[in-house]
Amino acid sequence: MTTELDAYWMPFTANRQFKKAPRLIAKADGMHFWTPEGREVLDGIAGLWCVNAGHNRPKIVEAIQRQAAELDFAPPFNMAHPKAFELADRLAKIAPEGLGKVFYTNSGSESVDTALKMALAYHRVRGEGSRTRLIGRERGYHGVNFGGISVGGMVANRKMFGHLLAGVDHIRHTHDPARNAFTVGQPAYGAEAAHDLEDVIALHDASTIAAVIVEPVAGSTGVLIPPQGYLQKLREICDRHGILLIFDEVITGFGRLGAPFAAQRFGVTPDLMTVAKGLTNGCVPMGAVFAKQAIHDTFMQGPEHLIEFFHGYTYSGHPLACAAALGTLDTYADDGLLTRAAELEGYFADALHSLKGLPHVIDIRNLGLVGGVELLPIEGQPSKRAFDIFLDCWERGVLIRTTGDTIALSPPLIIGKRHIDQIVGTIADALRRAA
Ligand code: PXG
Ligand code: PLP
Repeated sequence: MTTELDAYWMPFTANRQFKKAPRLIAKADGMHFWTPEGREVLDGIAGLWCVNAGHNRPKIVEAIQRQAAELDFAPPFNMAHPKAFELADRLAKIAPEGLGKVFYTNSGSESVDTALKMALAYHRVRGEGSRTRLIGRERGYHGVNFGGISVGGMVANRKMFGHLLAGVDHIRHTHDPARNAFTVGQPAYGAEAAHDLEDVIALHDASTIAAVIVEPVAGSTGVLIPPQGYLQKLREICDRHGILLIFDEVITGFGRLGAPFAAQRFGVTPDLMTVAKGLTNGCVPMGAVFAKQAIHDTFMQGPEHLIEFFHGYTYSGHPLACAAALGTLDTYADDGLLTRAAELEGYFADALHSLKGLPHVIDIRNLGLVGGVELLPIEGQPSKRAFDIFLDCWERGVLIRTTGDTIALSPPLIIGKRHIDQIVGTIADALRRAA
């Protein structure tokens, strides 16, 4: 059957199922979406973990409109436009200590591949070209480009695509429901999982390892909160062995955990940090890699007329994206959004953990304004139970996200208490109906 829905091959979607019963979104404002028929839906996931300031914010909309009329495009290689510098300067001011250099990309996936290339090139430039291995983590998500899926740990995202990057290894994930189920905030048990890195180093030798990449809080694979002390241990081990630590803050960046970046919330500073999503409030595609000054400076040698880092995208630092990001930073500052999640964390946690005891709920996890509610899978039909809850909530006016059998919540940071109640209440009703 050919319909007007036919040509679009949708990303990360069950295409045939979707096209039989499409879920379309036509408009958005503040905390809400509207369907083409005008039905209001509360956004429980900030679009896709990205619309941190809520939808249709005037300063962002106006910045994009003005920019489009003034300068549509400027070549980013050998040339630049003023807002690219202004934005990098503003970003450096809110960045974790020392991460003062900003390299632009167009997505989280590109940020990850950029950071991995920076790490490899950095070691080579400073004369340790044997450091070529990259270490990721089980259940990590680092986007969908070849570097990102190589260090990533989602089987479905990897298995179809051949051998991926050579020389990658993984440490184990930190999810330990037997000891940590229903923990409020950071779990007490499991920091020792960081010692896996020591084992990987013992196997390969530190002289072969360039970098370790982890999400401070794993988002896409079900909201896995780092055990207390875990990230500190990773940092110590990396320092001891001259290995770069990369934090992938594509989800955790820009206020999600109650500080501008997770690095600040946890008091652990990486060497490289990847961001996207909340950088422009999701309005124009953009990502970035933050690098330590010393890493950047290492590249700045040799003849001055030569390119120092052979990497970049046609749309790196695109004028519309820079304008959107500047409008976004203004909006975050106006509304105090980079720390607002800290104020709401307690209320959000209480609401979320009130779901304990409802049918099939086997774990609840939270930090900042991120929440995960894990459900017992239906035997032989993994991910169906959670997807049915997703469909029910959508019908009743709340957009949630599911990954496997975990419900993931990451609402816009402008959320009010009544919205939290509505999201959690709608999920609770859906769980009871599905029992
Ligand atoms: N790193 C992390 C930690 C991410 O969460 C990416 C990289 C890739 O970003 P781009 O912009 O290339 O998509 C992400 C993206 C979900 C979901 O439902 C999460 C993401 C993307 C799509 C779906 O959990 N995160
Ligand atoms: N493929 C071709 C043929 C190109 O010319 C370019 C860029 O010039 C690319 C891919 C990469 O595109 P982008 O810079 O948008 O990532």
